[in-house]
Amino acid sequence: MTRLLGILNVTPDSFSDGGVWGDTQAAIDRGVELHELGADYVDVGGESTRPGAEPVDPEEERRRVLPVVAGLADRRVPVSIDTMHADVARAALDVGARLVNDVSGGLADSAMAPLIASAGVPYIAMHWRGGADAAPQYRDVVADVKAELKTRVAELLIFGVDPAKLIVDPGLGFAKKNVHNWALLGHLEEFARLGGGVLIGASRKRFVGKLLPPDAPFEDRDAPTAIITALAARSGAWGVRVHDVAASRQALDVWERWRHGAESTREPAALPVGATESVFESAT
Ligand code: PMM
Repeated sequence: MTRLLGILNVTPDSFSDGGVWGDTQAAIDRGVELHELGADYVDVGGESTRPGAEPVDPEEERRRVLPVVAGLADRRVPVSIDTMHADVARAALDVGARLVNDVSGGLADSAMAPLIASAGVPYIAMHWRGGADAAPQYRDVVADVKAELKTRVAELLIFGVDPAKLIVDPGLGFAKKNVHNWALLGHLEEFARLGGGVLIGASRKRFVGKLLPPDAPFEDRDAPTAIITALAARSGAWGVRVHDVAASRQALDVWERWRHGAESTREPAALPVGATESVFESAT
């Protein structure tokens, strides 16, 4: 079944949740809530990747995320750490994170690939062209992104990263125009074959907002996001990264019933807090 990563940005400047969860205890409580709503992982990030955002010093990033990761791990909530920095990833793994989500796919920090190889944890490698402000120029966006991810995967494997634990991500909204994002979504199946599965992060992104009136609030992007979740699941996605976990959980439950009938589906949020599920047992 497609996994849900619930977004928990602990940044003062996150573009879509306004940094509401900046306070440590509030962030931990919110992470527990995301898990109870059906997030298989709570994806904790301390550096905003929105266009124009200031890079964050890894020391400051660690200060933001570690207490939250540790607090969630204490509550037995599975945590993924969203970082480009190997030091931050290592420290987060040390206090209980179980997965590393890297929007640079290892390109931002040469220490990341060896760390992932030695830690043996699942790793999400996103397609990246040097940040959210990089040029969105492609000859054929599907072929180009696929080729660049394939190169990335090959380089990661040389370091000893386990191919079965390597999830690729086409990087929606990162150096991508509106048309590019939809073209990538329309060819999602092709990306799953590059590694152990494919994850997408469409939630509340600008291209989703373009479906709505220009002044619509961010929350209005949650309904189209949940529909994308259902379609991604139908395309065999390993996972989706979303803000509104409850809506995407429902989308996945609908898809499971559609596919298997009512009897064979797990009940919503049936995984109790702290339950562990092998992340890769049904990667395909
Ligand atoms: N997008 C953002 C942050 N992290 N991680 C992955 N794997 N894929 C994404 O598309 C992705 C990500 C930016 O979105 P946010 O600021 O709403 O968290």
